[in-house]
Amino acid sequence: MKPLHKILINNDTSFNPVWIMRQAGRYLPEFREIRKKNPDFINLCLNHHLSTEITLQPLKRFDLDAAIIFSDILMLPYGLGQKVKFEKNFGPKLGELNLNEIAKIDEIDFVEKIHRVYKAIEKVSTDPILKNKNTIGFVGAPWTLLVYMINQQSPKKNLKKDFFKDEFLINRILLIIEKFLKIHIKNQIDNGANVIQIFDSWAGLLDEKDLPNYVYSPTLNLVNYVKSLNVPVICFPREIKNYKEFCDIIKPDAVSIDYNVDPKKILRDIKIPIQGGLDPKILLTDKETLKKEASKYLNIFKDHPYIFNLGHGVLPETDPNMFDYLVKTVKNY
Ligand code: 1CP
Repeated sequence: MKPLHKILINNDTSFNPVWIMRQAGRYLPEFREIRKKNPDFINLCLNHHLSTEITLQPLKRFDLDAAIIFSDILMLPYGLGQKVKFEKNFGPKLGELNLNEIAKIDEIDFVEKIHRVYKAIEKVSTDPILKNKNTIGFVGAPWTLLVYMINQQSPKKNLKKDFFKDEFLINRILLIIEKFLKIHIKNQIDNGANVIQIFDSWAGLLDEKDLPNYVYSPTLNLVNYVKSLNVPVICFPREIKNYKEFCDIIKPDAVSIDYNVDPKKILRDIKIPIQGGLDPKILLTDKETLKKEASKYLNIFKDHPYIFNLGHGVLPETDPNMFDYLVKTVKNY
């Protein structure tokens, strides 16, 4: 059985597998080298030779238990025909959202536009380096994708004041997102993904009263869909105020926690396997602090099924030696 499956399916507490969000990315010089020659990020994700190579880069350096495919949650709006660009020092910029155009897209159009993501998954999952490791496929949660598609940029800068104005549009788009997310998930699994992670990076933006409509209901549909395909699913409802309620309703195979979550409290509240938590900024300190802080999570979760990870993606300014030290700390625990 593969390492993440031991935790997610068997609820094993005897060891802690480790992978890191954004483990393939800008903190690695070998990634920056490829990125420099490929200024168009979407094209890079769609180049299955390069995206496979990038996905495997961190596994060649570090003793990680899983590969996460080098792609992006915004490949979904791209596949639906919305313009998506990544601008340096700005982040994603999306084109106008046209409901009539998007409503016309069918499964064949969608898969044709992004099928090379699936080709990369196939290449990665059959690489000998993955023999005793998991291949993680992923999607953005419906709410987080809705945010980018309507807001047309990161809500970090600002969420449009009239975001919720057109309720008809929002509800139609949500249904379309959900339909194509299922197609996207199915294709990832058919090509070798054996764990699915659902990133709800902007779950924390919503008022409690809006969670059932925008987070709970569409996420539950997706989680049940992944379960029906016999693949375990991890949810990351970042900065949601009530992780316990989320888990009670959604029942994913594991929940990934952000760095504001009190690990002792969540241990009392939640029975399902837990993943992550450590603040990525700790990797910018020194080895002693890193060991102390990583051990804190390992100690707290020593009798609970726990996958080691961070509370959000690894920062671009991280020293790969510190990353290596972290992985070794977990492995030697
Ligand atoms: O070189 C660059 O400038 C590209 C930076 C980059 C990378 C490495 C982006 C742009 N996306 C990715 C890859 C990526 N994105 C992966 C696969 C690699 C891995 O994890 O090892 C994954 C899983 C994602 C998921 C993703 N994309 C999320 C969810 C996780 C999170 O960070 O909260 C989100 C919100 C995105 C959107 C996105 N794509 C890229 C950026 C900079 C962003 C965030 C923009 C914002 O803050 O709103």
